[in-house]
Amino acid sequence: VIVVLSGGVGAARLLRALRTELKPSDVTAIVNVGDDVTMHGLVICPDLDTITYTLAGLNNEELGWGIVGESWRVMDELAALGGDTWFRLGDRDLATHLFRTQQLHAGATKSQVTAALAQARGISERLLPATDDTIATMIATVDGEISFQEYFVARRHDVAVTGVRVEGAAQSLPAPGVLSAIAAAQRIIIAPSNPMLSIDPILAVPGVRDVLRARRDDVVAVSPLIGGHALKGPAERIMVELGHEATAVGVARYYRELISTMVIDEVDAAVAPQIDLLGVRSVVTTTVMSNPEHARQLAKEVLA
Ligand code: FO1
Repeated sequence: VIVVLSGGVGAARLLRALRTELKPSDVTAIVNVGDDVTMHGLVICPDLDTITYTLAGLNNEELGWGIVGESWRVMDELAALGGDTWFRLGDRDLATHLFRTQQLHAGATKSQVTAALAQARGISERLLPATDDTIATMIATVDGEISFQEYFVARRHDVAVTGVRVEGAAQSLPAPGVLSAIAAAQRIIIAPSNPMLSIDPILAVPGVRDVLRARRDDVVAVSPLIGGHALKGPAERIMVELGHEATAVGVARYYRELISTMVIDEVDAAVAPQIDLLGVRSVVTTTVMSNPEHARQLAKEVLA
């Protein structure tokens, strides 16, 4: 089994790409839940949903989140009532949040609901939330501390960040199967997700970092930065603001105690020797997954 530590879009694309090389049932994704938020009483898990929709072929490529062919009648009606609509929940997407929230209220765990949603969508990969407990990535900014979605959506990640913490992580337990999946995996891949916003909240769950460190020889990260830029989101800006070098080398340095190999993009080939000097073996390939052939190429490299 191959384990993939996963954030949102980048991870979802990598998981989809792995299908060209592996049986879906041989893949376990351990997914960030620090972005999870309760809106209108509904529990929303953006990264789990982005992965589920992408693997089900339902993702909205235009938005980068939510379901394809979405309509917004509920949001329009809510706006007319003067309700909160800054976090937009499409009509189709709402069904997921209704289903999840109802099941959670009935006593199911987040892992159980995730498995039920994956099965309902015909997905054979195993999707595990990092924890079944409630954790929340909190962003310290020059304007004070705000929740992840306030930072990401309401503020459009356009405010200087001074720190990140994961509320509730220290008291959380890894979801069933998380530690054993990492311990037993043939290989562990850190997806091209935001190291500080998407991967750190997984590592903050007690036990995860230690078990990963013990598997360092089998851990491969895919750089989320290509030529110093993220394809989506604020990874580059956050790394700079938190005092790191916003390059593939900076990412390798950030992960060095956990990974033995890092896959970097062809445009970063010149910095490969600097990564090797950190004690991390670099592998150069195309990492953009912009077409099926490139995606397959990346999948081959992370498994090679
Ligand atoms: N991102 C936005 O930029 N605006 C939104 O209104 C928005 C709503 C939304 C609803 C459900 C969902 O699963 C994701 C949603 N996202 C939205 C994306 C999401 O907040 C972020 O992309 C991820 O949390 C980052 O990993």
